[in-house]
Order: sequence, then C-alpha cells, then structure tokens
Amino acid sequence: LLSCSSHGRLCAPPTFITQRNNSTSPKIKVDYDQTTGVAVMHMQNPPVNSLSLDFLTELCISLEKLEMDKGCRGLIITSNQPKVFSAGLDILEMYGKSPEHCGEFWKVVQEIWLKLYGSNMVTIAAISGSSPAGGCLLSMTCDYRIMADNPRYTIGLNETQLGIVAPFWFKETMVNTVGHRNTEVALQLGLLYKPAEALKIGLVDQLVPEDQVFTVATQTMTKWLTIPEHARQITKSMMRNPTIDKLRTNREADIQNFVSFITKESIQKSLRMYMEMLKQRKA
Ligand code: CO8
Repeated sequence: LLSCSSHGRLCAPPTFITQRNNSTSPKIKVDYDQTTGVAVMHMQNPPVNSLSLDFLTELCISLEKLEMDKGCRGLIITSNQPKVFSAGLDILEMYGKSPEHCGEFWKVVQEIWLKLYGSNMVTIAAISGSSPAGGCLLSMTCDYRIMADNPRYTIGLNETQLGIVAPFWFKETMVNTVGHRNTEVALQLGLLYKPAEALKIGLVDQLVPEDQVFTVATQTMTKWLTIPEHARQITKSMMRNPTIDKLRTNREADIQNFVSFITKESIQKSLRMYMEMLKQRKA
C-alpha cells in the first residue's frame, strides 16, 4: 500500500506505474489561418493526451497568444492521437506527488479552464475520440461540441469512479451544459456516455462520421463567425461569468481544498487502484 510521511509528502510511485519522459517536442500544434481568423489546436501528447503540468502550461501559452491576436476569432480544439480526444488530467501529476506539486498543478488546471470558458473567441471541440473526466471538461468549456459517431468512444465526468469528487466548477460547467438533473445523475454515478447517449442529454451538440469531424467543425465555425462579434461575446459572458467569477474569488481556497483532498492516503490509494485497473484492462 501507498504510505505517506507524517508531513504529507508522498512516497515515490511504485514501479508498476510508468513515469513518462518529459518530451521537449511540442505537445500542441497550432495552425492559424489569418485569412479566416480561425486557429486549430491539435493536441499531440502521446499516448492519450493526458493533461500533464507541462502540457497544460503549453496549452495556456498557446491560448494566451491566440487571445491576444485580435485577428483570431475562432478556435477549433482537436486531437492528433488516434481514438482519444483527451484522457483527462494526468493521474501521475496527482499520485505520489508533494502538496506543493499538486498545488502548482491545480493552479494550471484552473487557469486553462478560466481562459477557455471565458474566451472571446468562438471555441469548438472536434471530439475525435474518447473524452473522459478532464477531457470532458475541456470539451464543455467550448461553445460547441462535435463528436465522432463511434460507439467505442465515451465522454463524461467519471471522477467518482476514481474515488474522487469533481470540484464545484466542473459541476457547474456540466450543469450549464446539460442541466441540473442530468448532472446530478452523471456526477454521482461517474457516467461515461456513448456518443448517442451524450447527444441525447446535450453533452455534445452533433454527431458525425469519424472522418468528418474536422470538416463539420470548420463549417460550423464559419456559421458562428457570421454573428456580430460584440453581441455574441457579451451574450457568452452573461451566460458564463457567474461561474467564472465564483472560481476567481475562491481560487486559493479551491487549491487548498484540492491539495488536502488529493494527498489523503485513502484518495491516493483509490488513484493507485484505478491506475492498476487501467493496466489490467490493457492486459
Ligand atoms: N493519466 C495518466 N495516464 C493515463 C491516463 C490518465 N488520465 N489515461 C490513460 N493513461 C495511460 C494508461 O495507464 C496507459 O499507460 P501505459 O501505456 O504505461 O500502460 C496509457 O496511458 C494508454 O492508455 P490505454 O491503454 O488505456 O489507452 P486506450 O486507447 O485503450 O484508452 C482511454 C484510452 C479511454 C482514454 C483510457 O486510457 C482511459 O479510460 N483512461 C483513463 C481516463 C480517466 O479516467 N481519466 C480521469 C483523470 S482525472 C480527471 O481528469 C479529473 C480529476 C479531477 C480531480 C478533482 C479532485 C478533487
């Protein structure tokens, strides 16, 4: 079993867990077409686009650059990894790490959500594969979601299945997307929906054949960009600012909550069991 020292610093992960090398190659590829004002962000963090500290930092920097460019009006987020949009937060950033590391990690998770949920750009998620947990959150921060119609893929906030609790701003993003009742059931059971079920509850907006996800995302973007920009942006802020403001004013407390929760021995044990389950499933 995992053991913790008395001052909360956790032991190094056991050897069955692969520590991935921090590759220096870019984890995000951005194609920006200045004539259309649309940027495409390709996530390329093998094998499953898990949202590590490095990856999220790179995502933040790329987003900041695009947001500052007034000519950039639309952003499509997609994945270069086969079968997966994003596997969510990198569990290895939360397992066997010091409280300081966990705090730093959580701050970047907050930052990416704040930036994307409050973005002035039209944002579209081109969901070309599975999108559990943080991958689902990333999708829900966008204005519109187009998913590959393949029943092998799933999307949802499955945190309870890992023995962890989705924080209030994950929950509110989901409520804002699929309503209170759907969220209540989805979050308690940690449901991962197949595309058709996700469409039914409004977790995604459109299903298309796998090879058309990107084309349809581009066509949809063109439509969204015909709406007068200022009116659309103010409307978006009106819908989203109450949730954004809540996190902004509680940011430090939210970090403290996360750190004290995630470093608990029982939670670390749950994460470890979940990682073991992933390995066994693979075998
Ligand atoms: N973090 C780290 N490593 C991961 C993750 C992850 N989220 N997901 C998969 N991996 C690893 C696997 O262990 C495996 O490692 P290895 O090659 O060393 O054996 C490798 O990535 C490939 O994974 P699979 O073989 O499972 O790949 P598949 O293509 O078969 O499946 C899936 C892809 C569907 C994405 C599958 O990997 C999966 O279901 N992953 C787990 C997804 C998940 O449950 N993520 C939850 C993350 S927690 C989160 O995002 C929110 C946390 C909120 C915290 C709040 C606390 C208060």
